[in-house]
Amino acid sequence: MTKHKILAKWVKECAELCKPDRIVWIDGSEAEKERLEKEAARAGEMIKLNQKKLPGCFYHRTAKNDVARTEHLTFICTPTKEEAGPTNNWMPPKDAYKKAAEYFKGSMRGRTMYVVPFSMGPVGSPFSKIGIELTDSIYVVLNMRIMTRMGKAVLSFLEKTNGDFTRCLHGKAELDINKRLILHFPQDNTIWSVGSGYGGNVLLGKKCLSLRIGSYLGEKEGWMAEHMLIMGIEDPTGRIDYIAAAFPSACGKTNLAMLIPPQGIRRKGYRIWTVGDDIAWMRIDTDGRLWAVNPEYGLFGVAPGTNTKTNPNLMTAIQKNTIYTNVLLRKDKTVWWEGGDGPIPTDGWDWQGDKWRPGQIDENREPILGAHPNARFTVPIKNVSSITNRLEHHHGVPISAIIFGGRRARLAPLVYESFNWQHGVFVGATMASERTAAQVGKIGEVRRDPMAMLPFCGYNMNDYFRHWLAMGGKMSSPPKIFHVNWFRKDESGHFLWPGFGENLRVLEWIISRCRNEIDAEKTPIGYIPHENDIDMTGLRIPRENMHKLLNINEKDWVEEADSLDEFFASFGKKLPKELRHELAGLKKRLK
Ligand code: OXD
Ligand code: MN
Repeated sequence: MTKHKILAKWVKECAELCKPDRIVWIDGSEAEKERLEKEAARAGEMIKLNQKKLPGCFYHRTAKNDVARTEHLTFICTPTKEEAGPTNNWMPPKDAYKKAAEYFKGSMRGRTMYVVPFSMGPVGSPFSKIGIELTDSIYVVLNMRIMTRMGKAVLSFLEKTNGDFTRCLHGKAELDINKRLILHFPQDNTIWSVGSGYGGNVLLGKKCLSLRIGSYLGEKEGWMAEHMLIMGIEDPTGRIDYIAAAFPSACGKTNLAMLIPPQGIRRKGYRIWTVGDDIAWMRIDTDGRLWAVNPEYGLFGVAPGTNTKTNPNLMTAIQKNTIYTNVLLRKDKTVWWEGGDGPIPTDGWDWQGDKWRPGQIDENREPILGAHPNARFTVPIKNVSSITNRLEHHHGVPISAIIFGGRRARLAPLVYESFNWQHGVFVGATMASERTAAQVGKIGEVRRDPMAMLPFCGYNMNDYFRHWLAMGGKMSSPPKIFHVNWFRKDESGHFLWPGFGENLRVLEWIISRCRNEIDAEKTPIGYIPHENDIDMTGLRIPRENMHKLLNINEKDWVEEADSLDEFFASFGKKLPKELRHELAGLKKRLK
């Protein structure tokens, strides 16, 4: 129980609605963890993996229809539709509470309701926000234990300060997609999630609190909640520059955040420090610079495609104390996924729990996958050997550069720098990615995803753009804003840039620009590197590739600028005039 009267009352109300048999307050202790793991294993909710090979690791399968975030069932429930804006699903709060209450009603009979106090950000930091998640899923409790700072210390802090907290109610209910809702009530500081067991829908500290509610609070309180990785690049003199970068899904945020310096430039002695791989909370500090913390405490990464080549740091990190979800389970209770390490196993159980052998095909003659393409692992961030020593620092790290990026086969150059903050906001607001085979829809089709926040902005995106613009004016030294594209292809469809660790070569240029150490070439879209300013030592790609990678095809850019008229029109009259002004400027420069 708790001395915090508002919290006690809210827990009681939720229990009256959901009718659990028991209420358990989570303290975050090791003994409690072991108890819950045993209970989950007994109930079949989790499987204990081979403890010799994967100590502390567990396995979980979600329901078959519950394997990814369900954006069409995710709502921003503000009093008016206008507050949710043109890009969000909206439901009036009264209707939303009523509809979800029907699904929650009595749904925890025979189950336990766990009360999980958690902090996004170091407990007590000026950045941090406290949430309480009520859930009937042990899987959620154990994941929250990895993804957040949680337990007794958080509750004590909340009681001591008698502070506010985000009310997060989660129930599996029937795990029925037709009775699933992910609801955000920004004005009530409340999140309700019902009918799902998939991480992105149910680990409510992550997308729901840290991005949707966080972005709303950020605008009110003068800070920023962004879908960005944070990493530090230490040069041989020991100076560290931190960058924050936003990319849509499937563009390699997690891999970039913990890259290993490539062989060719290893002699330069750079070291990479991982601060976060998904979310950045950023504030202006007394020095007039933008400082960032990663509010999370773990990584919820995509397994398929992760291997010792694409991300050696991560492969080492996930060998212990990791929860695997929807990957292939081998006979020896180890795990595997498509695009993972080692030979393809000869058999096992697939993510749906069926016996699996390589080469099997389904009724549509498609291969049956061992792991779901969105199979995940949840791993403590401290397992990553490149973890920053400033994780618990209350003021975070100072950001030198903000980087936006997307997957563009021909348009965007490898890297360019915006002319100034306002132009950089335009670059972020218009960023886009081409669909890959992993997404439903026409391959190559361009999907615009402003600041990679389209599914995560908890209020009107026009006001979000306005907030970005205003933040620039409040900083005496704002970060420089860049755009990168690791995915440019040549005429025959081959990638021009090797990516992965080699991306450090581009980051090196970005940092030199931030330090005003080198000049650059001015083009209609921004500043690009002089060809020789990207260090290509030891990189065995034709020199002319750099020329192609930095080429700006004005005809393509004119088309791009024209397509932005339609995109901007979709935001209506509230779109900040500064963005229209930037578009007009781009068109003029292209003429
Ligand atoms: C995402 C994630 O969906 O980080 O963006 O899981
Ligand atoms: Mn993400």
